[in-house]
Amino acid sequence: MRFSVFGTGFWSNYQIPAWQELDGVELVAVYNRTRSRAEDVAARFGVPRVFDNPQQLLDAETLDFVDIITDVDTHPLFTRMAAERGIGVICQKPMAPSLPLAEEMVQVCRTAGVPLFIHENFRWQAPIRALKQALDSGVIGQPFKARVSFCSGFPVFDNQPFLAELERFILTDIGSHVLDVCRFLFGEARSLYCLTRRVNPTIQGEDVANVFMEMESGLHCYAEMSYASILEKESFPQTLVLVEGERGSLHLTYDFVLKTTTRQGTTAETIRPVLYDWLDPDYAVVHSSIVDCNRDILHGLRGGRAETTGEDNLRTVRLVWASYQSAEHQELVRF
Ligand code: 89V
Repeated sequence: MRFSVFGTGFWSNYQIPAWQELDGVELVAVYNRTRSRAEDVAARFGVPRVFDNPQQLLDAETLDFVDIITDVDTHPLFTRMAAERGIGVICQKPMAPSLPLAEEMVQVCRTAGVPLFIHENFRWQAPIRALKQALDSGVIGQPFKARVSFCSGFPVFDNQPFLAELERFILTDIGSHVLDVCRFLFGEARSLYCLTRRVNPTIQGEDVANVFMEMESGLHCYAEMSYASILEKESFPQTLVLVEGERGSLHLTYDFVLKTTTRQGTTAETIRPVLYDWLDPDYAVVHSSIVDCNRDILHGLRGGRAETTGEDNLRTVRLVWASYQSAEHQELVRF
């Protein structure tokens, strides 16, 4: 399948080599508004053509899909441009700058009859998949409560300075991932309450969010996220999860250790991510999951069933915006 990458910023340095791990795909052109950055990336990864005008790229190339890795504000526009030409779309999270725009993206692709996938990779992290498998095995019985944590003091703004400028930060950036992991593990939410705050005075948006959900299964799910946490052990970029069930508990803890506790005792296994030579060790478990996420999306593009479709991700986007609504009005949001 022939494809093009739109956006050659920080994330493209991992997204592109992750594609190169898979057979049957060919990156034929990259677009970036600043041409020199696109040229650098194209040279590094052997991409034959470079454009600084997206229309010209779409006119010149025959593509099966585009992979949009630009800032969130341009996602709806580039999605529409590709969809109107009958080209499939993959887009980074968060899908769009607002819920109505995300809904519009899904509608635009549906009307055009092209597939839309959101690159939601956290649920593809090897330790999270192992946790899901353990849950589904029934070893802890029916789960009744869970804590999903992403709390860090990592200087995330060094590599991604635009994050400091976002008026709505942690719920859109990490919340998109963490709330999607909650859905992946525990299903849909019935209601939600959220509190947010900003601790770091040098950024625009909130850097702490605590979301409390009742899931349709009845499970109580506490999703906590913070970029202001100075803790004994820094865990970036790991998502740590504790699930309690009627017969025991599962604890995905530091350094990819999954502990299973029942009345018979505790066992532990370590589920390490594949350490590709192109990944940044500071982001290992996240970068590694890009390959598995891309593989699943490719399966979807070939007509199979993929997990992170636009329609599916809309449910995650709804949780993000319901969290802001709850925090703003100090109200419980029911779905
Ligand atoms: O995947 C992401 O959303 C990145 C990072 C891992 C730093 O949170 O922004």
